[in-house]
Order: sequence, then C-alpha cells, then structure tokens
Amino acid sequence: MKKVLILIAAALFLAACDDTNNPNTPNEPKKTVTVPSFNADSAYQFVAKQTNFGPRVPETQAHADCAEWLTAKLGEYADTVIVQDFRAKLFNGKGIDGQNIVGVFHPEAKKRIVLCAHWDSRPFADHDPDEANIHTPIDGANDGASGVGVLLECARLFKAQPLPERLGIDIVFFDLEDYGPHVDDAEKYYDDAVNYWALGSQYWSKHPHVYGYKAYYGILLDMVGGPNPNFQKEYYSQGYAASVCNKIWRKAFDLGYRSYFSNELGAPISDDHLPMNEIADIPTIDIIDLQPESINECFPDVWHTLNDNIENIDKSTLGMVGNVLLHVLYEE
Ligand code: AHN
Ligand code: ZN
Repeated sequence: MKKVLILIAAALFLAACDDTNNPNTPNEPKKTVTVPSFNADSAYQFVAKQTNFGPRVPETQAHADCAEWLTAKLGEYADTVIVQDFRAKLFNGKGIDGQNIVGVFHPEAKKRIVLCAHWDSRPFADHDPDEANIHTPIDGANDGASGVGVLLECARLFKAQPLPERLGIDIVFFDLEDYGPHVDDAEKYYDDAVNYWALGSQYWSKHPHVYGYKAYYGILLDMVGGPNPNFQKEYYSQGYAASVCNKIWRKAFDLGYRSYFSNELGAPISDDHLPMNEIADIPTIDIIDLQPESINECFPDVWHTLNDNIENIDKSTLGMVGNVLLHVLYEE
C-alpha cells in the first residue's frame, strides 16, 4: 500500500512538472517576442546591387567594388566589421587572394550563432547549355548573391530591432566558394575534388575572426532565391547538425512553408558548411535548393549557367527563407 501511494505521489509530482503542454502555467509568462517582418523587396534590392557590379570573380574590379560595398553595408548594421584577407591555392596550383567579410553583433555575448553565405561568383558558366558560354563568368544571382541578400536584410533588422544582448550573431560572407575546377576538367581533378571548393570557408574554419571562436550552431544559405525551391535536408547538415535541421524545418512547417521545406534527406553537398563542421567543429546546416529532377541531378537548372541572373530570382523565396531565419533567431 505504501508503495502504491509513493507511486501515485511520484506520478502526480511528475505531472505537475510537465507543464510543456499547459498554456496556463502560472509562474512562466508567455513568450511575447515580436519578430521583425522580413522585407523581401529590400532583400531583392541587395541581390540586384551585387549582380549590378558584374560577376564577382576574385581578383577582378567588380569583386573589389562589391567587397567595398559589402563592408560598408555591414558596417552600417553590425557592431564591428572584420575583413579577413587571405591567400589560397586554386585547383590548378595558382595562388589567389580572397576576402572573407564578417559582421559581428553583440561581440560580448557568449552564446553565438553564425550565419553565412558566399559572396563570390563562379568564373565560368561551365554548365551553360550554349557551348559558347562555358568560359564566361556568371552573375551568380542565386548561387551566391541570394544568400548574401537575405543576410544583409537580416543585418538591417538586427540593427533596427536588436536581439537580446545575451545573443551574439556573426554574419560571415565567404569568398572563393565557387572557384572549383571547370566541369570539363573534372576527371583531372577528381581525387582532391572537395578541397577545391569553399576556399574562404576552409580558411575561416582554420583561422576564425576571433581566436578560439565557437558558436552554438551555424546556418549557411546557398541558392535561396530560385523559383519553386526544394529545400531538402542536405545530407551533411542532417548528419552533423540534425537538431538544427529540426529546428529550422519545424519552424518552416509552422509558418506554412511545408511544400518548399520538404522532410526528405537530400544529396551530400561539398559546400561552405563542411569545413565549418569538420574543421571549426561548429554544427552547421546548409539551406540549399536541391532539385533531384534537374538536369544537373541536384542543383536548379540555371546552376553555373549565364541564366543564373537577377531575372530568375523569385522574391517570395528570399522572403520565405528570411522569415524562417528571423523567427528562429528572435525566438532563440
Ligand atoms: C561541388 O560541386 C563539389 N560543390 C558545389 C557547391 C556549390 C557550388 N554551391 C554553389 N556552387
Ligand atoms: Zn556554384
């Protein structure tokens, strides 16, 4: 009998503790965060501004001009901006200069989240359907500029409506993501293939902008501006940062984006998040449009073609991704 009473008491106690489903929990005030509204028109303007410089191929004038603009723009919004100059080695053995551009919000906060995208654009349209174009640099409106545009709009809002002091954000624009070997040379460079991409992220992951930098988690945006996106859970993201995937996809479902954020596991993509996971040890996901039915087997049809330009950017996709991001961050 005594045992039974103890069990009943224990059960009642546990039930009292489990207030997760009780909307009327007395002592805990309901969370009333106001999430700023993501302005997709503003994000789109940030994308157009980048593509208007011309292809942002490292060591060109357009690239230098864009770096200057990104640095100034982040400077308007963030507490500090750090430009990280580095030298990297291309697939062909040539040395090349790059710049990672970092905006820091609430530098004192210990709990940090790193948001990133690459700002360089590919030096050749090696997947262009027209053979005449396969050595021409691309605008990279989706592949590069879209992620940067969404993050600049987030930065603008972090300034307008600051996050709590206890939460620090680092926005990192990686350079030299997209200078991997031309598809015609793929076989020649097959062995070391993953190392030829994400050079800026490789550098930052070994030499973060703050010595010993750690973040709670990271989110990379890549190709977040195409029409009818299919944001599957990219394979490495799910493997290295399943809880971050869950958080993002759950929020996307709550916001009604279920048909664009699918619950399917996507292909493994060697992108900027890989060094962040493997070298910097930061659980980082890649929100990337994966189209298993496309002519490229996984990327949108315009990928690495001259058609990856501003005309093929869909504002509503930028808006959706930005809205998910803001909800997750302001409710963090
Ligand atoms: C590879 O094709 C190995 N990585 C592609 C990552 C990428 C390129 N994302 C955008 N452009
Ligand atoms: Zn690319």
